[in-house]
Amino acid sequence: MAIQINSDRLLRELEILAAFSDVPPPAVTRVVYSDADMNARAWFVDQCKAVGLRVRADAIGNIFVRLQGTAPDLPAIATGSHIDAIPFAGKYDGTVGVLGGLEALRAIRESGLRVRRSIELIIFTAEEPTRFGIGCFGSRLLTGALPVSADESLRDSEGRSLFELRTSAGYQGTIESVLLPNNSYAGFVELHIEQGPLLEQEQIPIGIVTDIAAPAGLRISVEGEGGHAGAVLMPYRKDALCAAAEIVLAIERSALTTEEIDTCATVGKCEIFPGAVNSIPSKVLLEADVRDINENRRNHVLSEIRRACSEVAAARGVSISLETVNADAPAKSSPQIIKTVADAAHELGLHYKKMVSRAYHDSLFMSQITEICMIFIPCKGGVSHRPDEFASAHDIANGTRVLAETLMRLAQ
Ligand code: HGY
Ligand code: MN
Ligand code: MN
Repeated sequence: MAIQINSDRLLRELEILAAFSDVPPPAVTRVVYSDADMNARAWFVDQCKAVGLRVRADAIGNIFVRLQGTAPDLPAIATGSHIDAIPFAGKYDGTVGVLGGLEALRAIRESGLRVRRSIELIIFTAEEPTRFGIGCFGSRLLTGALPVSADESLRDSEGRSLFELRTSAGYQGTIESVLLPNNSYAGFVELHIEQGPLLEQEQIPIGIVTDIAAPAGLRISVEGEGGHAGAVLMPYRKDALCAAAEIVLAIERSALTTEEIDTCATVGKCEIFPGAVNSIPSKVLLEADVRDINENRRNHVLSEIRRACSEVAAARGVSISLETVNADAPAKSSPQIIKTVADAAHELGLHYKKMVSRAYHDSLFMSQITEICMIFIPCKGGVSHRPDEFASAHDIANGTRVLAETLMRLAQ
């Protein structure tokens, strides 16, 4: 018997959640521990408590919503995603997995069907790198992929530490208490928009993720010599921005020359000092994002970038330092859970496509402690991380039905 989800309720909640934002609609900005984020969390917790689901939060704000099974001591089945949003994002990235997960739990409970294993919905406290420059710090700390020293070492652009921000947001407790006990979960399934164009192009309603690309983050500091834009003649300059520009192009070239479509490299942040039109840039800070589903190929790109930095430093007489913020392993989905998702989609009469995730997700870190899989739904034009990000009510409902059916099967 198919579980009946209430898609009107789900769509209404997605609209309400989107309104918790620091920028006017249709954009959404909801950075971890901001007022918008904390208000959104409070609203979500109220929704869960209103239907009698058990809710708890850990010391960094990961939120756990549990549907108790008849064998509560068995490792639970988990689902979840994130509600934080990068500046000027859309309203579906992450939230479809969180509210779709809540809808799946409610629908399973309302179906009257008993589950043997408990099912736990997790809101990971932050999936986006906006606040601390590293993505997924919530799932990293949950799974031990980030040391507890992060409580002091993770600092935002105003120098505030994770400890300061989480405790002032009301999340007390030790950072050590965040690490999940072994065998907490028997499986993890995340519902998410594709953030790519394939499902829409091929008119397939469901994606089953087989691999998640591995991200690496670099911070590159270029120090030259500043000076007066008129007084320092060209032959005598050590212009940090011109050097940085060569590095940005070298980063792009290093991804293109692998000749594999799965390699991507982006410089998404560039800060120029002193930042005056009539002053030669003395220092530039770049942040680069390099990913691939093949870890060796990704690491080769990182070494190419290091080589380019030393060549530019020598040629231009500037000093360049390079910090690797993270260099994660890619993840593979569990063949068993892939089959369960495929069976669930088949049961619901939905075509599916096995595919790679080019975006990273909390599933990447959950794969370090349990079997995982992801369910994708189409998004319009493949657009994401933009205010015009869009997923249709029909596709969201389909994805939620497949998630509910999958969780039900895994929990038996
Ligand atoms: O960047 C990513 O892949 C994710 O959307 N944070
Ligand atoms: Mn995102
Ligand atoms: Mn996401």
